[in-house]
This record gives sequence, structure tokens and C-alpha cells, in this order.
Amino acid sequence: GRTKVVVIGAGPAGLTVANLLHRAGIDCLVLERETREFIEQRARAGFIEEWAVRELERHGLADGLLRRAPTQGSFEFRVDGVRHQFDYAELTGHRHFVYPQQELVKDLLTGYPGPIQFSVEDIRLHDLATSPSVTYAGQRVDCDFVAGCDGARGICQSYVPATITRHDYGIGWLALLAEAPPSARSVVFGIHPLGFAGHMARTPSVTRYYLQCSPGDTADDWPDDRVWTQLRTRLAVPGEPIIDGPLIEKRVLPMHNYVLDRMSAGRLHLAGEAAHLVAPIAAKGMNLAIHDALLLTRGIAAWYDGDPSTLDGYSAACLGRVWQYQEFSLWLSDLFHGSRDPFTHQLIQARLRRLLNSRKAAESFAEIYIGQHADF
Ligand code: RFL
Repeated sequence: GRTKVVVIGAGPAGLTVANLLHRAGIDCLVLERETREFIEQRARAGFIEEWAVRELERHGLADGLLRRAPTQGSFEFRVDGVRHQFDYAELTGHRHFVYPQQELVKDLLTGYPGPIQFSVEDIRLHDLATSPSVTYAGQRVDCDFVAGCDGARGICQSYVPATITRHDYGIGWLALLAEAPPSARSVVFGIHPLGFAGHMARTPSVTRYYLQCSPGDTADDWPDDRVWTQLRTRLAVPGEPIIDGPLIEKRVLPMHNYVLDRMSAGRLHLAGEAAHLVAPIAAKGMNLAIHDALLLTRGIAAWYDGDPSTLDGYSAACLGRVWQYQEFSLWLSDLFHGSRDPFTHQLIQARLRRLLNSRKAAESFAEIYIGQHADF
């Protein structure tokens, strides 16, 4: 067969690309390794930055999001039993939309009327320099472009002769989903000598928590009573109890990042985690995946209109934001994980005071925390 673009992977990056191409009248085929049921239930991200929502809205892809996602414009730091509210919506005019990733995936699947195949294994790419084709399960599809959106464990990355730079935080986060209502009205970042603890609403009945742990820990090291004791200790403030419930997800995320120095090889263009991973410290990964998808489809559409230069600049345009978000995640990591001894605990307090008491420091932080509205 033949199509214009083969999109590999049906995560936020791939499905955004597929929907935007379809709306631009460019034929594509999506190939996904997992089943539809599996990807519709895979819980991951939850915070989408307003600029990304507005871009999805502009392309008619945000109906469900705008109808159902509550917004948040503030969070609180908790340290030494004291709450410090930080209102970034007041500083920037922008908010996060709280929408579980699998809900966005479902909306994007529903919104995409083009061809998509699930449970596709053993994808291979050929002749990427000139006239690409994709083979799988005895089939062959010729195309003009391959969009490599198959995430951190996909196959597309290996076809790009890029240099990969990595950073390991040397810590783990125990990622938890509790079948319990949120314990606070906003996101909570708990800074504690025992380690970071985080609280993020997902839905009225499901709440995400994180606990800093050793990178070598497994879920078995964290029986439920240890989880709740640690959450209650690290997030403790008077009068705000932590509401517990059955833990429906418990797994250790190794905290690390990587970035490829180029995202394209001939007619193959990577988007999302296939090209760069950012640990979920600042909730940036899905937003970057959407950003790449917007730029990639813009470049491909321009190419069909006779202008190849936008696509030539694709990698550099994506990587600018990627490195901004990497730098911010590292800065935030120092704040979250820096309280190791009485001296560094004081340093963290000093950094927090500057953030909370200096309007200029707060504005600079808020601008990157919510992400900037880009000109697409
Ligand atoms: P995805 O979502 O991994 O999608 C890739 C798709 O490709 C498929 N695939 C293949 N298909 C065909 N052939 C192959 N060989 C294939 N190999 C893989 C996969 O099955 C999958 O369907 O990558 P994409 O689209 O780049 O999107 C990235 C986001 O999923 C990721 O950045 C976020 O989940 C990160 N993240 C967060 N990001 C945010 O912006 N805000 C958050 O609040 C946030 N919280 C999180 C997160 C990630 C987490 N985990 C699990 C690491 C919280 C957690 C716990």
C-alpha cells in the first residue's frame, strides 16, 4: 500500500500528529504496538499547560478537555509543617488543565477517522533517505514521511544517527494512584528531610501521590502502611489530613532524562519521548510531546505546499523548548530533593523565601512552570 505519512505509536505525540495531518487533508496510517483497550487505560500524565490546550482547541481537538477538565492555577509548598501557596495564574494569566492522559488519548482516538492498526509488532523502516517504506507482519507501506512517535522504548530512535545525552538524578519516585479523593485543593509539593512527597488531583475519586525513594527500590519495599505513614509525615500540616484509599498503582520510576541532539534522519522525524525524556518532576513530558506534534505537522504541511525549510528547522525548533524544560526540571529537582541535612535544608528555605517574597523571582518561575505561549 501507499500513504503520505506513516505514524508509529499512538500516544499523545502520534495521535496529535495523526489528527492534525488528517485535518490538513494529508493521508496517514497509524501503527500501534499495543491494543486499543490497553492504551485507553494507561494512566500517566495529568497536567496540560494552557498554551497546549489552546492549540488543541484551535484544531478542534479539545472539546472533551474543555468540557471535563478542571483547571488549576496554584500549588502549595509544604515545609516544616507550614503551607506556602503559590498562585501562578495570578502572575501569568494561565492555568493547567487537569485531564488524565488516557482521557486525552481516548478523545484523540475518537477524533481521528483515518486508518489505525493496533497490536502491530516488528515494525521496520527502510530507505529513509529518499523513498521510505515501513514493513510489519508481511506487509509493506510506501510513504513520503515516517513520524516516529513510539516513545522511550520504541524502535524509531535507533534509525536516527544522533548523539544522545543523559542525566540520572540518582533517585527514584514511587508513583502511586490512590482510589481516594484529593487531600488538598491544589497540587502539593512536600519538601522534607525524609525526601520529597507530592500530591496531585486527577479526578474527584482518584489522586496521584509521589514519594521520593531509592532508585533501586521496588514496589515490594513499599507496603501500603509504609506509603501512608510516609505521605502523612512528609506532607503534614495541621488540620489537613491525608485521605487514604486503595492503592491502584504503585511503581518505582527511575528519575532520568535524555535528549537526542537531532530528531530527524532523512524522511524520518521523531516526536515526543522517542526523541527526549524528561523525568515527571515538572510535569512537562506530555506537553513537549504535543509541542513536537504541532511543529512536525506544520512542517509536513508546509513541505506539501512547496516549502521544505520549516521541516528542515524542525529539530532545532523542538529542542529549544526541550532544553528549557530540562533546565527547569533540574532546578525544581534541586528544590524538591535538596533537603538532605540541616545546612541544605536552610538553603532550600532561603530559595523558597526568595520565590515567595520576590515578585520578580516568582514571575520568572511562574512563566516556565506554566510554559509559554509559543507562536506556531
Ligand atoms: P508514549 O505516550 O509513550 O506513546 C508511545 C506509543 O508508541 C507505542 N509503541 C510502539 N508502537 C509501534 N511499534 C513499536 N515498536 C512501539 N513501541 C512503542 C506505545 O505503545 C505508545 O502507545 O509517548 P509520547 O506520545 O511521546 O508521549 C509522552 C508522554 O506519554 C509522557 O511524556 C508523559 O506521560 C510524561 N508524564 C507527564 N507529562 C506531563 O506533561 N504532565 C504530567 O503530569 C506527567 N505525569 C508522566 C507523568 C509520566 C509518568 N510515567 C509513567 C513515566 C506521570 C508519570 C507517572
